[in-house]
Parts: sequence; structure tokens; C-alpha cells
Amino acid sequence: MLALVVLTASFLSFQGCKPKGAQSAVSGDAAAKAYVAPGKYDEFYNFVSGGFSGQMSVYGLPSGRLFRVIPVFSVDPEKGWGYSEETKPMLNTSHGFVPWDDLHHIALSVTKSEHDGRWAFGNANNTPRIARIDMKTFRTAEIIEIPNSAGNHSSPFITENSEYVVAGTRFSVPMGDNLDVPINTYKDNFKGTVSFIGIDKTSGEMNLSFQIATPGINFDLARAGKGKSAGWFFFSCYNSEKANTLLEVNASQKDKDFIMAVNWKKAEEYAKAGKGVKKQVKYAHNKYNESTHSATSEIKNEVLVLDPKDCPDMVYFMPCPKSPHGCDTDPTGEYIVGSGKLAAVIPVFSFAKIEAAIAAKNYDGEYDGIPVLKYEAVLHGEVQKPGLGPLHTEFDGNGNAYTSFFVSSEIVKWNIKDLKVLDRVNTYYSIGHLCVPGGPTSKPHGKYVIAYNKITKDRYLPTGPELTQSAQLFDISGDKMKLVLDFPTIGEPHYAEAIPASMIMKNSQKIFKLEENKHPYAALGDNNAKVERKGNEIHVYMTSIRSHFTPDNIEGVKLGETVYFHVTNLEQDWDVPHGFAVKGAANAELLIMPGETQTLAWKPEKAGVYPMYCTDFCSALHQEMQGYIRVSPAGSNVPLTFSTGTNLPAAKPAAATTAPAEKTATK
Ligand code: K7E
Ligand code: CUA
Repeated sequence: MLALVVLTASFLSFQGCKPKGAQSAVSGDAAAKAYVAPGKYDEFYNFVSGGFSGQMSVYGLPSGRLFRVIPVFSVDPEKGWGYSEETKPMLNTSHGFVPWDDLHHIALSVTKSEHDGRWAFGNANNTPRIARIDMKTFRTAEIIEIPNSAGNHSSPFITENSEYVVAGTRFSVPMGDNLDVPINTYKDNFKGTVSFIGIDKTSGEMNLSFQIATPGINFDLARAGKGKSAGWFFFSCYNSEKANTLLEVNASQKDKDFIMAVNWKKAEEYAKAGKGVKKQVKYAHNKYNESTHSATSEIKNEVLVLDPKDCPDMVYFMPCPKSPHGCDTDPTGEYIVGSGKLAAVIPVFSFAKIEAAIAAKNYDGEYDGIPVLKYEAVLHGEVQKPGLGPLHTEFDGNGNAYTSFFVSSEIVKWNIKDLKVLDRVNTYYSIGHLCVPGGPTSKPHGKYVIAYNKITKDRYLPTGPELTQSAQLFDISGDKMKLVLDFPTIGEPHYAEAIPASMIMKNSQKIFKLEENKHPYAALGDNNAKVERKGNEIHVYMTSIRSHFTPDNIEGVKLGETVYFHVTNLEQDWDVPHGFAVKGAANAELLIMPGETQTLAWKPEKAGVYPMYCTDFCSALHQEMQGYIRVSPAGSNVPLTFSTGTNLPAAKPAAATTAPAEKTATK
């Protein structure tokens, strides 16, 4: 017990193991390895989770250059995401508008367990959700909420042909009709679930296919089987003690917790055969439509739940020492690596042995009615004395595994077959996840391992109390890992995946075609620009093109009315967004891509003339891309009018031809 307390204390103290010689740990040719010359491309895209910033960011490797921050479960004033009327529904949930979350894990879509470059999925850890990001646009295309879940940490993980993204609940919670129960009735009333969310092969659209009800334990991480273990899923779980308070101590009592093995092909059959029970729930399903350039949010009310008691041979537990965190399957699918945060060894399980143990019913009793396989029967072996606080493991495709150690701040390379430790390097400091390009697939690209560190301390220029978190790139092409580069990250990075640039860049979308714009308020040409009053709403059908807005003079708005600026960017060239902002707007600007329409809602508070302008430096005359909107008192009789260019003297016809004459608005 004392030893446990000491280990727990050092686990929580980030001071613990600060490696020495941080400054001299770089080899001579490191700079050349990370250098990508100006104008040259990186070899890999690195999709990095943003943790509590709720976003995903995209870096180039090996340079560590930041290319893009993708708002996912977050609002982003740079892009107007979550502020424009079109994107707000993406953040709707059964709890209402939730513009924040904690994104820990990324799963890139796969075909035959190899990256296919189509979608990236991310989890919301707090208000359980999964998002799908389209790698053509680098934008969030869809978000689905997960019912019967609380703390969606064990998520999203993807099956071998992207049939499902899978999500396990971190917190077990009361489920069913009576949710108002004493917390200390945990053991009786609290249950867990794992959810299988189907992915449409063509569109990528997600749908909640079924859930499996589980004992009231905490799910932490997971991986799909592949190759030999295709059709299976492995979830690490802790708190098999079912503690509901001071988990630090009370959930660390047993020497072993579990990895839960699920035969998902069988679960799918049970679901199809009607073995599940439909439960009433409430969850949001939000989709972004690229032709209307708008999101919709739908509340759904039902989920199919499979109970392992009614579905034999679907779920098994494998004992795993102690409080397992990471659960990773090697490229062949034969080996499953558990990482017990408080364990002194890394257990490696063999899928062949799991199958044999199941066939022979080689059980060590049951846990809540679910068979527990004998540890020794399913174990391939243990990596001895690997380090302190193992968290996650990635693979290089050459038979080696790389495990991150939070407490001892290092990456340890070991051989999967003979379990011998081959190399170790310090990380600066307190590594969480790590990433080998293609590491979770059946064809890792090797070459690099990247550490995502929680603490940076003295590594960067100080920035007050909050310091940057960071990634570190190591060259793994030789026998020994070599530190090549540090680069800061946005938010707290947890998991990340890296994929060859060639798989993504060829599909990258350049513009939205104007002729495909089906936005109900689009103005497809300057001549279609107009202003309309509908009750107490003013709708401005506005266009933007280098370097003016149409209309750019608007009068006759009355206090009490809400103005909707629907701005259509008429450009059809790559990399020519226009922005839009109006003084005093209480949300953000808009950033409108070529061919797209986006809407800013604005409720002026005082009579007066308000400037509006383009926020993105789009042309030599960007600074001229501006206009005015006049707001009059509620009772005023200023007519609603709009124009662009009509005040110019007649001697300048060029301006007049590009803009419509002054018009009086339709009432
Ligand atoms: Cu280890 Cu939330 Cu995947 Cu972070 S988790 S480190
Ligand atoms: Cu348009 Cu600046």
C-alpha cells in the first residue's frame, strides 16, 4: 500500500524524472533532417489533437510547421466557426449549444487497415461526441452525440475497413428510467457502454448502429483488431473495483484490471438478428451540407442496446496489470499491448492464444456474468523493467514497438516477438501519446516517432505562468532513436496520427463551385445582391469580389431589427477568401471561401452609421473593400435602400458598370 501511495504520488508530481543534459541530446545532423527548404513540401501531414482546446491541428513532418487549426468542438473567430449562422448547429447537443470540448484521440479512416486519406475522426471527452473531419476541405463535416455515455475517452477508434468508429464511456453512469440515484449505489445502479457508430462507405456519414451494455467500469482506450484479429475490438478498462470516490486509491486496489475483447462481427450479427433492445435516449446528430453551405442539427431518440447476457460469445475480459491505459494492436493483429499505468511490466497478449483460450473455455471465473480468460493462457509475454508509467504504444512495421512512459519521461523501443528492450530516449518532459506515421495501421511508414509532451518547463522561451506544450520528433530509421526537433503545439496534444502527404494533397479542395451553391440566401452575382425586410429581420444578400461588397451602402435599418449579412464570395480562384466584419457585432467576423455563402447575424444597439469591411487582405485594394450601414430609430421613416458605386460622379463609368444602380428594397 505504501509503495502504491509513493508511486501514485510520483505519478502525479511532474517534477519526478527530469532528464539531464536536455540541451546536448541532439545529434549533429539533426537540423538537416528536419529542414524542409522554403517552397518545398513536407513528407507527412500530422493531425494532432488539441485536448482541452477542442480543436485538431495539422502540422507538416518533419518540419513541425503548423498549417491549419481545425475547429471541431470549439468556436474559432479566425474562421467564424461556431459564430456564423451556418455553423452554429454543428455544436448543438441534447444539452443545447456546447461550444467547447476536450479532444483526445484521432482516428484516420482506413481500408484494409491501411490509411485511405478520406476522413479524420475526433472525440469529445466531456459531452460525448464524435466528429468527422473531411480531409478534402480540412473542415468538420459531421458531429454525432453519444447517448448512455459520460466522458467519451475511449474513442474514436476505427475498424479495419472503417465500418465503425467505436466509443467507450469513461464514466459509468445510471441508465434507464431512474437517473436520480444515490452515488453510493454505484455498484448496483451504474453501467457502462461501448458504442458502434456505422460509417457510410461513400459519404462517410455516421449513424449510431448499436451499443453494448457493460459492467460499471471505466473504459480508457481501445483498438480494433486487424489481420488475424480482424472482427475484434479491444478496450482497456480500469476501476474494476467499481469505486465511486477517491479513485486514486480505491480504483487501484486490484493487481489486475481488464482488457475487454469484443467480437464485433458477432455483435453486428446479433444486432441484425434483433437481439438488442431499443432504448429511449436523446442525442444530437449534426451535419454540414457543402451545397447549402449550412449545418443542420437533428435530435434522435432511440438506440439499440445489446446485453452480453443475451449474446453469448460476444464479450470476454482478459486480466491486465494494473490500471491499464493504452491498448494497442500491432500491425499483424496478432499482438495486443496493454499499458498498466501502475504496472512494472508491459503485458503483450496473443490473439491466437485468445482464440484458443475461448475455444477451450479456459476461464478464470466471470465478472458480472462475462467470462474472464486466464491471464497466463492469453499472454504472449511481458516486457520486463521497461520504465515507469507506460501509457501508449506504436509500431514501426519492422517488428518493433515504441512505448511512452509518462513518469520516467521516455520512449522505450522493444521487440514485439522476444520482448527485449532495444533502446530508450528521454523526452522533455512527461510524454503522453506518441505517433509513428501509419503506426496504428497494418502498414506503418516507420521513419519517425513523435512524442507529445505534457510539460516543457525550460525548453522554450518563458511565456508567463502557462508554457507551451510540445511535440518532439525522433528519427527511428536506425537502431537508435535520435532526437531531431522540438515544436510547440496548440492546446494539449494527446493522440496524433501522421499520413503521407501524397494521400491527401491530391484531393485537397480549392474552391466551391458557384453554380453548385444552393444556399437559400446566396447572391450568385452582383446583380442578385439585394436587401429585404421580413418582419423585424433585415436580410442582406451580399456579394464580395476583389475589391468591393455589393451592396456597400445600406440605409433604413431600424433599431430592434436583426440584420443578417449573407455574404457570397464570388471568387472562383484558389486562396482568395474574403472576410466580413461590422462594428460592434457581438460574435465574430466571417471568413468566406470562394463560392461559399456565410451569414453574420447582427443586432445594432444604437442609431448611427456603422462601418463594415473585409478582414482578409485579399488584393491591393483590400483596404478599400469597405462600406457603411445606417441604423435609424425604431419609428424612423428612412426607406430601406442599398447601393454600390452610385454616388460616384458620372465621369467614372467603370465603377458604375461593375455595380447595380441604387435600388429601393422590396418590403
Ligand atoms: Cu493517454 Cu486522454 Cu489518450 Cu492523453 S490519453 S496522454
Ligand atoms: Cu476582400 Cu479583403
